[in-house]
Amino acid sequence: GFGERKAKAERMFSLMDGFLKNDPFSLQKDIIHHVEYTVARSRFSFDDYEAYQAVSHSVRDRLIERWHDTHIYFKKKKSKRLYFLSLEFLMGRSLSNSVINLGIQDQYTEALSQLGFEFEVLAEQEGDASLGNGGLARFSACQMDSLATLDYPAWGYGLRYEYGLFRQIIVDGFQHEQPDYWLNYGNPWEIERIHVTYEVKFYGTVEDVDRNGEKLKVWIPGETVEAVAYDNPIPGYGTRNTINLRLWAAKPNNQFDLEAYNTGDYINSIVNKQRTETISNVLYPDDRSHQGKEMRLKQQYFFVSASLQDIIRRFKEAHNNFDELPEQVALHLNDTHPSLSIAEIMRILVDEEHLGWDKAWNIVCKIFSFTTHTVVAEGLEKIPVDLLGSLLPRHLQILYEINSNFMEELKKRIGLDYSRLSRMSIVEEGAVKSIRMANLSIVCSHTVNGVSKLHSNTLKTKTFKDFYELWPEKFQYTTNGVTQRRWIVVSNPSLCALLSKWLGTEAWIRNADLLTGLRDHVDNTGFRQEWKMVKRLNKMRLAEYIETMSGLKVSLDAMFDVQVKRIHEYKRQLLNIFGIIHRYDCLKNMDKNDRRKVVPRVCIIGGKAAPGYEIAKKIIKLCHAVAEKINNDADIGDLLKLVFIPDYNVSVAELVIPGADLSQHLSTAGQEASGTGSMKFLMNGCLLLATEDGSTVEIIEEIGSENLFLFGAKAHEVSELREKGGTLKVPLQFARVLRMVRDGHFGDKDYFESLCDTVEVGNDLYLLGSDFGSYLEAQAAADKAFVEPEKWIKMSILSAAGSGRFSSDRTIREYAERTWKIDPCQCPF
Ligand code: GL2
Repeated sequence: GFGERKAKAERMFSLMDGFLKNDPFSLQKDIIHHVEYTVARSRFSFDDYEAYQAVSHSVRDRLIERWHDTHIYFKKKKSKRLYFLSLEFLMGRSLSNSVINLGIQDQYTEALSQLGFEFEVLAEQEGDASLGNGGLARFSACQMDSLATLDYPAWGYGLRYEYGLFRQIIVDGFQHEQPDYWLNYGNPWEIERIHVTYEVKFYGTVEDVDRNGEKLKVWIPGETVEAVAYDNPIPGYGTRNTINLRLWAAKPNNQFDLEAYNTGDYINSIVNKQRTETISNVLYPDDRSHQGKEMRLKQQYFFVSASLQDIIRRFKEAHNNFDELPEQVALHLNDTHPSLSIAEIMRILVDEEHLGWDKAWNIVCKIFSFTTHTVVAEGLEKIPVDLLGSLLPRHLQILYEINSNFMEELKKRIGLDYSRLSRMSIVEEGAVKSIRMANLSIVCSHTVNGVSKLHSNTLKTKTFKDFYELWPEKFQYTTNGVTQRRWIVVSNPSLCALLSKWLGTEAWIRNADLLTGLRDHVDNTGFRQEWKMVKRLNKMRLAEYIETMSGLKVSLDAMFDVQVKRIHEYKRQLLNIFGIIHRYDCLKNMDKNDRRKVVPRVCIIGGKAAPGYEIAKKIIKLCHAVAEKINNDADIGDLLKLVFIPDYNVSVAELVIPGADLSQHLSTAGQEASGTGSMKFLMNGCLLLATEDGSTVEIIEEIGSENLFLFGAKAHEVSELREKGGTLKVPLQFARVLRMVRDGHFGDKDYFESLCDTVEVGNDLYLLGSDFGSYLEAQAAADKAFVEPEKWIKMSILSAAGSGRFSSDRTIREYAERTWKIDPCQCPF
């Protein structure tokens, strides 16, 4: 009985000697314990990496205590839970973040220094967990941090890829991809749950079975794979709550293929089994389109099926029917990648739980919410029916049934408007008959979220216009955010100290709105002086990194001008490079006196190109070719430098962002759904040079257009300009820069030809030519502001002061209250 279990638990707990203690001496004992028993190195010799491992294991122990308590408490409180389903999480490193959120950084620093180690040096030993591509994936990670910090009863679910996002290395200016086998050196941050496993089935056939007069569909699968859970504790800041990110790995299942064994084909049958493990092997490196790849579909279903089995099992532990599912469970679709969940939960409720279609459908429509992270209709996911039908035959039937019911309902609402009906159908008839995952997600979700105000308007008026007219109440927007714990406290400790000092409190770490308090000090010379010092220090860190990485020495007096993000034509890194060529060209044609007035710049560009994206790869090569020329031109010296930072990832971002004076966000207006990089720069007091796109529109509302450098066509003008296409006027400077590249000024003339073609008049989809003039003006305005340091610092302070709205805490609170309808549930200390 209960009494007995409790007595046993108490006995166990007394053996534990209470919870772990966090004074420096106890930490030292635990670290040394892990050196001896976990890392198994001799007490007398362990290197920095081994010390990092031991330290991480001691932190992990502390995480586990809180993580256990949190889940026991959630269970006891029977609170409604959010399940955040995402195929990508870009977590980066965990050590610093964990000790900061646990509130024991000082104790660790002291404990380690007494052992002869420096905490920062050990933290540098950690590799990134890069289980995602770009903004979408890092946003998921920021949301997990906020969910934990704000005490929401939430779980994250994803895939444990053995190879994360590829490592980018540059050879001769060309991008090469190398596998990121991040688990090679062990991963202290995950907990392998060998007993938490589910079978996931694929292929096979569906049979109609008559069971006592009831007609049933029975799926007879052709392949079974086992999903094993790996749990990653996510600690909140300033709370005991530590939530779980559960990632699934594929393992061959135990049922032997007896036939193969008996016929003596032992080796081949093992090889076949191993193939099943490959499902969770590798993250797809394209950050936008995942069209029609079988393995990708397998990954999606594998993750969805394991997660839902887990969620339903947990629900059934406390309930004996499904009526309360919508009051207990919120399922969030992070983009369409997990949208097979809809078919899977219908299959579970109808085929396995025998709920009846209508009853199941009513429940399902109340539990899903959906966020879409893309703008262009071409970027929306479609799955060929043939592929889906062979891999998941029963799910295809379910999707057809959902669609035919939807079409019936729609006809009643809008009549026989066939073109509209066919646009809205979940099934696309065409050369390749496909399932439209976005339509499916919209039909089955109670809420469809955009990621910024502008994006949401585009969804309503263009991308999903038909659906908006049908269900206006479903459409919302929740502007993205980033966590100030990672993007200030972890990555910019000197700014963190300065903020707490002048705001007189550390409360901004949990409430970023307090950053507006900086406005009170903007005219204080002492404050400004310290602000300047912090920026200088961070520039120094970045300059050192640049030097070790590339051998290039850069001047700290120069403006550090940064553009870091995935390489995409719409993000217009090419506009930046053309601007740099123009600047170089001007410098070359200037006399000595004029040159003295020029603001020296260090231009920094970083980002990965999808391996199959030719034009993006050419942009990287051009960047290197231009850098080669400029950096070796003795005539130019410190006036202009161009650096490409290879392998841009979370930990590189932590170094680059605090060290930037200016950051560039150049997407053609209307193309960037949100953009979250700009928010990180803003928090760190970097000035933005940007188009009025995505989140920038809302940043302007917070800091005022006078505190950033805006340029370019606005979203509503873009389509008009595109229509004018070939007749657009392009400034002479643009034509001249293009000519220089075409003429081989930077070598590799032939190689760059197709790149140049993409921005030629009539072809220039992203409007580089027509925005170039206004881009140069914005750049000139930035130069002008930079030579008035007091003005620049003021703009910098006001940028950070207005960044509070872009905390993911605000994002999560909005989602929790409006979309998920979940309440905080704080585990007592
Ligand atoms: C993205 C959008 O492109 C980006 O603008 C947005 O900030 C993030 C997060 O909402 O999502 N969509 C997408 O597919 N990737 C993004 O970064 N990769």
